[in-house]
Amino acid sequence: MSRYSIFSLARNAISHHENWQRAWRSPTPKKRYDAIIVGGGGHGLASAYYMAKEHGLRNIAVLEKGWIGGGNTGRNTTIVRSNYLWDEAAQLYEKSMKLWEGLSQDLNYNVMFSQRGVYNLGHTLQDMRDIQRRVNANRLNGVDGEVVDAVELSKRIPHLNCSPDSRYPVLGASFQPRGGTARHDAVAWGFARAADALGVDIIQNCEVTGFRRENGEIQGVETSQGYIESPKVGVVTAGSSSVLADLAGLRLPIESHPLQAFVSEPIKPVLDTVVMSNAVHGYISQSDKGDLVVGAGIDSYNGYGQRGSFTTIEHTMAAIMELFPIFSRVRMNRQWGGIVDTCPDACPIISKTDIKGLYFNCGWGTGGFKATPGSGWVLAHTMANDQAHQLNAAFSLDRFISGALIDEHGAAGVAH
Ligand code: FAD
Ligand code: PYC
Repeated sequence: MSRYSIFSLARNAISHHENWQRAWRSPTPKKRYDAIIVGGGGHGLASAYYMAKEHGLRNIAVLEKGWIGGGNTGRNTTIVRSNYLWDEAAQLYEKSMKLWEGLSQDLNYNVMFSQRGVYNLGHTLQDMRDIQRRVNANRLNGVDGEVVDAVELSKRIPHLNCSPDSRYPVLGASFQPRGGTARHDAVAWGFARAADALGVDIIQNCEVTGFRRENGEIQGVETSQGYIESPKVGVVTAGSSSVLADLAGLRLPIESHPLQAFVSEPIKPVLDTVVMSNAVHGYISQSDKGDLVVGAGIDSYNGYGQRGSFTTIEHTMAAIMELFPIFSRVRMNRQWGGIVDTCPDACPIISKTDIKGLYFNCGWGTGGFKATPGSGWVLAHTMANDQAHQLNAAFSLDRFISGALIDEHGAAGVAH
């Protein structure tokens, strides 16, 4: 450590955090912007960042009803992978994976992207056939993947219960080596800081309460801080997408469900990868701090409460005990829920709407964190050019009329 960094550390340690440079400004909203993003989660912030960086739009605002990253971005289990079955989805998520791989450098902010690999377990012969098919499809799309059998798995993950006597014996897994985790709030902060540096106004405590339109074109948004005019509005409000659509007079094919997660007390490093199982409904990784980060399947009812039910908690704990009996005496520290908006085909909507200048990016369900940079990148293109990029053309609202659905229930993970 250099002398400069030692002095700077010491100065900051005794400074009571005074005179720290703000990571982003806290501006008063202007009367008009060239583009507005509603929702200051990772996807909304990434959209604004890439619109400014890639398309030269600088007069942009992100309007967030609470605090940035306070929605699903700050509530998720941070699993990143791109091993989806169908070409359209694999290409979209792989674009995101490539952006993740350079993100800390691009944002000049450490988002702690850790490519520790992701295993999706198979528990039946049919699971293993599906895994084989998906891994083959992944490779054809340039997405890394391999099929691992139970003998090899028990060498790689010694604490995983691969006993043939368990309720759902583990027969093998797909493995994506480039998959892993990232630090969720750092992702929001990194995008916010970089977008702010390009002139984007990030306005917190600013709820969008209505949309103004004239002759089929968007004019602006009503907010808790007054009316703001803009010819382009992107709605990126995971969990509340149907509510916002309703305000605009639109209907989305979306259901909103609670999805829960948990962290344990910190323990010594014992799990250096990510393990997911659709059959027992649980997924687990260990954070750099040592906590076990555990996630559930969705609570089956619709709702907007960020909590979830006891049944799901019990079910998830049973799943983790079955996979990792060694964790039976680890205590859980915290539990919380987020609201995920799920589409009938377990794929997102990144689309223009019938209202000119109004765009929706939603329906990522239980799996949108991994897509944060890619989702922002394609929405930025779509809004800047008023035309979908080829990577998101298939994810338009039209598919629910044409029937060209992209059924990713198999790869969406435990939760759908
Ligand atoms: P959010 O971060 O939810 O941002 C939307 C924002 O819109 C919120 O901040 C909200 O306050 C704001 N908003 C809402 N209404 C208004 C309004 N009227 N005006 C202004 N602002 C408004 N995905 C993965 O890929 N891997 C995982 O491991 C994973 N695990 C998950 C675990 C849990 C428990 C949950 C809940 C989700 C998980 N997901 C996971 C899904 C992932 O979190 C989401 O798909 C993703 O974070 C959505 O990002 P976002 O930026 O669109 O949404
Ligand atoms: O989509 O990989 C995923 C995921 C993991 C946990 C929740 N979603």
